[in-house]
Amino acid sequence: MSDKRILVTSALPYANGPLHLGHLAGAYLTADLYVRYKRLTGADVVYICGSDEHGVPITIAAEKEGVSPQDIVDRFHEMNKKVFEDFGISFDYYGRTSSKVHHETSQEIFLNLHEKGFFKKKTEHQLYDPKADMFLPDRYVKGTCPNCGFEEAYGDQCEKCGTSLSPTELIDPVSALTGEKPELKETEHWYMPLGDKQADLEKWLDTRENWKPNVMGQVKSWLHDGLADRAATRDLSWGVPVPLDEAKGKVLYVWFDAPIGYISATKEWAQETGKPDAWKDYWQDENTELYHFIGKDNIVFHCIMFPIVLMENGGYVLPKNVPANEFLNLEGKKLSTSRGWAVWLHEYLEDFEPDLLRYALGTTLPESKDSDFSWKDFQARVNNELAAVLGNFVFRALSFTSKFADSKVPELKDPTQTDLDALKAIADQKEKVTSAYENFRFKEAINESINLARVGNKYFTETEPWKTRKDNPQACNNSLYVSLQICAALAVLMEPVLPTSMKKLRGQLGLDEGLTWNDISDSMLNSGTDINPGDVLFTKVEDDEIDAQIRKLEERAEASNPAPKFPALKDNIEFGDFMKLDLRAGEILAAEKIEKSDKLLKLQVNLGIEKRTIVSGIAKHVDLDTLKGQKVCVVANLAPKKLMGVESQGMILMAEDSEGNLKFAETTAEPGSPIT
Ligand code: B3M
Ligand code: ZN
Repeated sequence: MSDKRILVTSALPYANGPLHLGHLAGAYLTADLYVRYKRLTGADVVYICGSDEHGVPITIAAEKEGVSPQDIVDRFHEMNKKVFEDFGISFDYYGRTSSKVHHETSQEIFLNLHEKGFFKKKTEHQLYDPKADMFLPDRYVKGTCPNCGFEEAYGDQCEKCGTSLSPTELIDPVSALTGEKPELKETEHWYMPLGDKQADLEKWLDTRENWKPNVMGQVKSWLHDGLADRAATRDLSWGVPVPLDEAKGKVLYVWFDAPIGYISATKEWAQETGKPDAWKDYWQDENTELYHFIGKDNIVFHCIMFPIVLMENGGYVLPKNVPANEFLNLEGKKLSTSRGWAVWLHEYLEDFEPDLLRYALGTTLPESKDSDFSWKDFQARVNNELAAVLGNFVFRALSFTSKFADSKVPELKDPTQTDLDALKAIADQKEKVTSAYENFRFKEAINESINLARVGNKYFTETEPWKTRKDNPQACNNSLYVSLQICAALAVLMEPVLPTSMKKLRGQLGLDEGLTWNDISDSMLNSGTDINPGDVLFTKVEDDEIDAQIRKLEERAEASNPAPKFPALKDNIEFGDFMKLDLRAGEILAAEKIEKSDKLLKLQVNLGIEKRTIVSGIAKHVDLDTLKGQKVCVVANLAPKKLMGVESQGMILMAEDSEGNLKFAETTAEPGSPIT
């Protein structure tokens, strides 16, 4: 047992929808790798997570479906908890921020800070929807983006051009709830004066070691710009009520209460394990190492805001490291749930084993920069690495032993240098993998783990036990002994990334369930031990399985974003602008083709008061012989223009249907009638 206690947290996912690949790659797989590795080393680790059940993302999801926020969080809490379990994400406790313990814990911390005089109370004006009788969160205000003119921009961001906005910047803002024009109304909020605490925070950050450059870089850039005050309260009905009489109807800002969820969930874990005070060992004992695993969009909250809150409150452990990941792209494009560009974890499980994705994702993690997941790469990882290297090596060693060595680990006698080198690779790889895990370099840890199987495969091929079996049985026995020791080491070394398959392998090798990281060595199996070879550990993924996944992705993306049938409406014009147009009913008297043009027709049109020559680009859309007598609408006061040498004195109105065909805008009125 190491003397340090370790507390690991993964970001609490919003319980407003199912989980996808990006979630797994961001905050969960890496934390689980770390936790499983640490547990194997015998460390005292507690791994905490849970559902984030407050905030506007939840109320928006409820609004969309026309159900209550409680319905939404109940559904997705259960669903997400199950999917994590199915993927082997080994939380010690998965809580939820709607729990009583959480409400009490976050209110207690808020009150404590309030009594210490931490908050600044500010009166401000905020957009208010008079019809819905509520202040509007930024996301609930819609309007035209001042940057790109997109008419459906949200009050916090324009999804078209990506600019982040504040709701008062929108042109013609309306409430997304009622369509009503919002008014500015006075309200009061309790602000965290983060700027005042910047110096303290910087001092603490200076004592942090070994942080990833992408994380510290982002933190430094926030600090460089200077920290602004941030409201810890919101005018909303869903959330943890602010525990002050003067703040009736207000709730805590979701980012104030959510990280406190780590503490509340640890309390609940302690209760559940029958040691209700045990949470204090992990949160209030300075010997504890706290690690937050998150995605990069959560860095400011975990490295700036939450540490300031805990520091001000006093008595809590601050994170030793925050190994945040960058973003994962999918097939070269940004993941987007609203655009249907995502792989849902529960759907993945209908088709493949969890270990395969743990491995494929683990070797492409966005550790220091954004990375890309593609199904073809998934297939290559499974087929060329899991099946061809690890699975194949294990299968060769085990099946050979069962056929030619009576299913027992043989003896090692008079080993050659080749045998000894292969055995030594176990310690070498173990050292590399250990150092990679200790430094949060998970891709490297996984690659160096499977490299041991590469060594094994090469060794097996080189020593050719199928040949030595006949003329040098001891050499054959040595080959098998060494190969089986490598298999045993792999069973532990690869357990963090492949928990299910490595459990199987342990069984096949008859390895003790209790074997730990410290037991990884070149003599994990005694000679004479029975082995029980079973099925191959990994089967290849076929091309058609991968094609089906890619098709599914594309079909869903298409269904989420059908190409619009008709162009978007144009901007409004004033009535006066419309009145400038002189539209008239007309009738085509004669039509002929314009030479050298396959588009243009020269039309004679009776406008009642006079005859006009009009050139119209409709040749491909109409039958020349049927045009005489056709009733049309004409823009009569369009300035004349020469087309292919003919002066056109007006324009005939046509409608373009959804297939791009032009049809006459007809009228039954007598030629000359003004159209108004
Ligand atoms: N629910 C945001 C997110 O899912 C938020 C994390 C909370 S961690 C305390 O990105
Ligand atoms: Zn925009």
